[in-house]
Amino acid sequence: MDHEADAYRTDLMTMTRFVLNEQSKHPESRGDFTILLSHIVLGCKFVCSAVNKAGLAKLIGLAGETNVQGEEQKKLDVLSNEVFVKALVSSGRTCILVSEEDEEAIFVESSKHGKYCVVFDPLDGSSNIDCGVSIGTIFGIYVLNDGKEATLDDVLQPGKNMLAAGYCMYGSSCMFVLTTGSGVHGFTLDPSLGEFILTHPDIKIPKKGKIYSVNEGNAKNWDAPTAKYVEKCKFPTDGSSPKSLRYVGSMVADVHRTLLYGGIFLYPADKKSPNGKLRVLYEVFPMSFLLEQAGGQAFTGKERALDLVPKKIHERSPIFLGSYDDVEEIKALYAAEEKKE
Ligand code: AFP
Repeated sequence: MDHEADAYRTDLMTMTRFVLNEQSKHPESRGDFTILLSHIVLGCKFVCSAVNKAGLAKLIGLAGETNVQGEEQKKLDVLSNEVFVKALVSSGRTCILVSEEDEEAIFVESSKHGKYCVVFDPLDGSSNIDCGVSIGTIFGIYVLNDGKEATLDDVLQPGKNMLAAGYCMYGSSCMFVLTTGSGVHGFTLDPSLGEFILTHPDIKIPKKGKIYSVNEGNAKNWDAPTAKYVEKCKFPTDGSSPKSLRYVGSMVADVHRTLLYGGIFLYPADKKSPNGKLRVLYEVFPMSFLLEQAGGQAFTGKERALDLVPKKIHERSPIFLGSYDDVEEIKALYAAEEKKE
């Protein structure tokens, strides 16, 4: 009998227990982060349940539609945003919220004020909702210095200053992947318990992968290094096998696969979108933080992604992230291009 495996089945490490264990390593900690995280987890459980029954509950479709009772139907991403904003504000631990769904940052009223700034995309990959393909929530957390009045500058910080980041993937199972700066840990929702259980401790991305992930429909507008890199994936000149292409079109799903199987995810700049498509604060930074913590790399085409300093809350950036060696290759192609100029 495999006693170690059995221990995993009977000694359940819930996310709350895991975070409390981590908290106990910091005697000065008052449990604020644990409380904040439990509110994020609540939002994810709600969205997971809503996504699972989206077709049945008629959550699919456009906001502004009415159901047979004449009640207004909310599109799933609008609903998810409302749930997260309310959960985060009611935690009493946040001061600024930046959501993909809201043009302006939300400054939390003083009676519910806390020290954390949360940037998030409540439902990323929304074009995949209506066909039941995996989608997810992405978040990053910054912390204010003690006693400081919150301003927008507190979220316009480089990603390397994030305290924690993670995502929840609503897929064939619901998985929550978290980093607080000491490794990456994956938890799977046990729907019968309503608890996220640690199933993937200390995730490490393979040093090199066999998969590349990109929207090749944009190829005609790519710059030379991206085009060269993808060509090398398909027609390697070093005797290795060509890489496989996988692309879901939901960043959470594509990054999750990259994290577990290795390889590279690219959303490059192109002639039509010189800054790429993905948003710095709540897509690029959290995923880059996770990938670095798992032993991979994240690069913008110019610099380490986590060194970027955003000037606007909804700023975009090109991104190449994944296995260490695969990202090294694209970095070398950009460096060679720069030398030519
Ligand atoms: P949607 O939320 O509009 O579906 O966009 C999803 C996303 O922001 C990200 O999750 C994907 O990686 C990326 O866009 C896909 O973009 P393309 O459809 O241009 O490939």
